[in-house]
Amino acid sequence: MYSSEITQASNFVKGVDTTFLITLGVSFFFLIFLTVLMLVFIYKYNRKRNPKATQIEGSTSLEIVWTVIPLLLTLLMFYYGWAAYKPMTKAPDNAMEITVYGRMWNFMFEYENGKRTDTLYLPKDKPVKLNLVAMDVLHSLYIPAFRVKQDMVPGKENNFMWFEPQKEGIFELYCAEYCGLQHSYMYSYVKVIEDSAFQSWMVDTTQVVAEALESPTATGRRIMQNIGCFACHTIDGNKLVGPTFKGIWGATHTVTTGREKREVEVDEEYIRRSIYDPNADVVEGFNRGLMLSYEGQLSDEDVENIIEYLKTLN
Ligand code: HEC
Ligand SMILES: [Cu+2]
Repeated sequence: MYSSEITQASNFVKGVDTTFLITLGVSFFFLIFLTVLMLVFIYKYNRKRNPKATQIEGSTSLEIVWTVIPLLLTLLMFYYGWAAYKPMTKAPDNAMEITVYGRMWNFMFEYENGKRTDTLYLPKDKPVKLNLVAMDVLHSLYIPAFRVKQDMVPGKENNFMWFEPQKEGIFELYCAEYCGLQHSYMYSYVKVIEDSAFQSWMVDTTQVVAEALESPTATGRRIMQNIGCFACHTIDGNKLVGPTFKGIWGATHTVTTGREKREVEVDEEYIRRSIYDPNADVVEGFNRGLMLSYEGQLSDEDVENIIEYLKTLN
């Protein structure tokens, strides 16, 4: 069988691959069978061999044969598909839960102890349940090696996927639902490691300590990188989806507030409002509604650090 030991990266690989191969096999058989049959008929019943048309009446037994056989084949394909899909819809109670936030345009993974990462670390041979939260538009979490893909629908309750990684290694993970300009940025990795290594990674606070020792500027930059601000903003003067941050501090920008155009000086207050309520002041030349509020995602302290970083870009 195709799904050898080596390719079993998750508990769902076998079921999905078996369904796929059966469906492919049936389709391939009929492609060949029908093509050959067509050629035979073209040869056998062409006009030269049969100058006078023969009137053919129906055949009940033929009708039954070509109804029953395809019916059984489709039921077979359905059965394998159903058997592979059913277990995906219910996560085991002992599954470790991780919340996945998808937004334009990055993924963030949050563990039960509050640890946040942009790479998904998982223990081998332990079931995990990923609770999917779409912050803005439709995204879809896809991990090809595990044969799992699930749409992330804004506002949908109980939006999840689960699986059990069964092989150590690094696997691709990406968004499979076109979600705008920088959709291809929603690309990351799953790192599957031994359970013991995972447990020490989970409680490892060296990262936290190192982060505490960073300067506010470095922290601000790291937060912005992790949460994906640079998908829409540059620091080199180029315009992307949003304005560049180059020279932003203290500059005077023309914004639309409500229906009114006005000039504002970029200060702490303005930046804080831009992050928590982006559509309150819309920068001239850019579209309303593209940047969404980071309320609840970024704390006041995070925003302070971001402001410190933005100050250095002059
Ligand atoms: C999906 C794209 C997108 C993402 C992601 C995004 N922004 Fe924006 N941002 C925009 C757009 C578009 C504007 C201009 C329209 C407006 O003001 O709402 C803007 C405006 C701003 C402004 C005002 C800029 C100026 O020149 O006056 C600030 C400050 C800002 N964003 C900060 C951030 C921060 C910090 C993050 C990450 C936490 C972020 N943005 C993430 C699209 C984005
Ligand atoms: Cu997406």
